[in-house]
Amino acid sequence: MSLLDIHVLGSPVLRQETTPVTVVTDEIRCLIDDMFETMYAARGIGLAAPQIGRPERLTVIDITRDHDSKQPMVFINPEIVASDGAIRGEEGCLSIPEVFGEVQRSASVKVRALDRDGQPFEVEATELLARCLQHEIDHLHGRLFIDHLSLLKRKAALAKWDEEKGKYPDLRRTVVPALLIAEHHDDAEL
Ligand code: K1U
Ligand code: ZN
Repeated sequence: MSLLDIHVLGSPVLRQETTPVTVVTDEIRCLIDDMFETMYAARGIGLAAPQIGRPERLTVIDITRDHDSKQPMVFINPEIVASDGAIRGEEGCLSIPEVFGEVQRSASVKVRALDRDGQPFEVEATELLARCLQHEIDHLHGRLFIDHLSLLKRKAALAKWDEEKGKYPDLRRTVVPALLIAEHHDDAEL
């Protein structure tokens, strides 16, 4: 498995429509494994293919954030087939580091997708999973959470991003696993 670079705001791939996956090949399964590794290393709860510069319509999610009891979920060609209610909540994005905002989303969604074996399934989601699914499916259609903010809040978010973006001159961020940071820190203390 490999860690992949995550594209950040300004990279054109984040604004492109994705292409549906026609056959779930071993190459796609390998990409899925790399996306999980990258998402866990970045301490995210979701990652969509455009975020690592790929055009395929697929996303990986694990909202547990507890590395001892992982619940990895794969959604290939996901579609929201039903939704209900509305709820506001804070979101971040691995492609816009250090920027956060309150976004209104459907309170519950039903999503249809293919799994890593190409088999169709449906999931009904509420709370964080519903929010994460909507955030990731937005990525698959070139939309970002900042697009849902009011003009004033979007301006504030973009001003914050202006302060941050200098850290990413080539519009990518390389994820350093937390374990390596801890080891480096321990070495420095010796
Ligand atoms: O797609 C992404 O950029 C991943 C993103 C998913 C997401 C976070 C929050 C709400 C909806 C979708 C992240 O994982 S951001 C980092 C994160 O772990 C996090 C931030 C806020 C709340 C919960 C998790
Ligand atoms: Zn995101």
